[in-house]
Amino acid sequence: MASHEPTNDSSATRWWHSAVGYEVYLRSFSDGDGDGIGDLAGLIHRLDHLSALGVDLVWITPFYPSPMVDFGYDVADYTDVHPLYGDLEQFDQLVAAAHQRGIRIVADIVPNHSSDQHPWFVDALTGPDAAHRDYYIWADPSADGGPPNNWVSYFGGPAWTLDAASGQYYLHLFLPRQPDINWSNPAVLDAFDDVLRFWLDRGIDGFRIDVAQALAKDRRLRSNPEISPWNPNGTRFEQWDAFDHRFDVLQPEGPDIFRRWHALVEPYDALLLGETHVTDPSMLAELVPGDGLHVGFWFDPMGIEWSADAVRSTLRGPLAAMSDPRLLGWVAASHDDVRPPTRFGGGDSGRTRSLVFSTLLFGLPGLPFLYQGEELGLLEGFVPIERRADPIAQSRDGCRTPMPWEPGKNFGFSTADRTWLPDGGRDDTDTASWQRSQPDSWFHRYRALVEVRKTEPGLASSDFRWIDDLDPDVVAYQRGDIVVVANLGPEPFPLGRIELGPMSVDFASPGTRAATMLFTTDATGGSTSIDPPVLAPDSATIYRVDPLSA
Ligand code: TEU
Repeated sequence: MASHEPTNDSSATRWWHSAVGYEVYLRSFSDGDGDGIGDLAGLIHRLDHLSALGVDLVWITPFYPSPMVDFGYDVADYTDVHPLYGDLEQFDQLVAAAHQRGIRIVADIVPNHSSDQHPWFVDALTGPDAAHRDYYIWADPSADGGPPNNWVSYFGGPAWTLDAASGQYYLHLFLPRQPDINWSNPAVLDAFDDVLRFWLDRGIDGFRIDVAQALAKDRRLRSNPEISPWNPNGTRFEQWDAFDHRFDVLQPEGPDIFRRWHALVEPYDALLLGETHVTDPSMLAELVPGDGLHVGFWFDPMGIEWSADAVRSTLRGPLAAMSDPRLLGWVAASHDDVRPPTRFGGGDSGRTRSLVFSTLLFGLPGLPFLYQGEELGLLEGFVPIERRADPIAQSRDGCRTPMPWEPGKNFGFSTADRTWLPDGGRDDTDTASWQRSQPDSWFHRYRALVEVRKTEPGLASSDFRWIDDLDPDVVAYQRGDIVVVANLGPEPFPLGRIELGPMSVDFASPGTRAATMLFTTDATGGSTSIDPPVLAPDSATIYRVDPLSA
């Protein structure tokens, strides 16, 4: 893809500053070879859907050789393609086909841990003198013979597994079959430099970095302070939250790894996008200071309730904390979390709320993302217990059911008789083809939102301010000449006079200063377009105010 002049000037405009991202969960996107599992050929076949939606950056979940214990997040070879998904040649075809459409491809890299089948770990297991022993994190048992410290896995249970042959434990912040890699070993840094270069030289446009908060660990492997008694039978979240994670994640050496990667990827003009799971905006600011990761995801929105206060605080916190708001990646959905229309109450009401939330995200500085199916308003898929595939107890299968493409067998996802996960209980109106034929479908509303984001010069402006005090149920902000207003309350909200920095706009007397409605979540325009405008409950509107200068 034609690249801009690479630069180290942190204030410069980079291609991702005006981009809209899209996550493809490859196994469930589109099956090209009829084995019931999504693959690269299927993705190539569906690129036109992504062009029609207007996204310009596609992050693809891991496609590497893997025993698939965690569906590819357990990598056995960082520089090849799993035969289930295709081969390197098809990968090259994908990059070329995407670039032809002006879409950039971002690969998911999983550096915190490998599969236990990775040749490094297979070698490490042969004993303490193995060449790759120090590629992983080993420790002797504690005095009582148990694990070396009290760290727990993100998936629940202790983060240590005993290797009986050597009498040492190895660390795994995820499954026992996902041993953590030792990032304090310089050989590991060199090895991953080669991995990054391998894909960059094949034309990749960036990397989404899995578990970016956790690569560096405390060198002394100190136990974490316990906040509340650890209950090994609690949910994985309860177990994790029992500790103050002072020593296992967010170590001060972490950003140095990404500074090194930053220098490596800059000549390629490639993006480093961190999966940065943190609980506090200040932690995100430390992990993404600007000279390492280019963008870090803020995941707090995945857990909020539907209220103006919750929405306000999840958006305002990170914007206030980051040294540059363009370092923020905005997501409402992912392959790990319950789909937002379901979280926000289900049905069309939940779908509407999800679009209202996305509308707020899409006007903000930072890089907004959609997760496959979000543009179709998909609810969480239903997966009967006997069809569950996720290895962890709080199953993530419901957000991973296959994309519904068109009415008919498997909703067009696959020609196989049995797909790896069931269809989730979709109907014809959920499908991409049906929605593309209906002008007021969810697809067309998301498409319109993407278009506004990409085409309105005001939404590239660094001039951003919150508009406070309109109403406790209303969340609003101004960016350049754009005003975004969302009503999250149960009552209609009539728009009146709004102070915009030194200027003001009075929606109640349009004659005084004109405002053009660019987008509304209300498909019909209905209550949002009457004069004077009234924001319906659970709706959001984007206006351009003209002119803003005196
Ligand atoms: O997820 C990392 C991670 O921290 C999440 O599991 C997190 O605990 C959860 O989303 C909180 O809701 C990444 C991948 O996205 C996930 O699919 C993998 O299973 C995991 O890493 C291990 O590689």
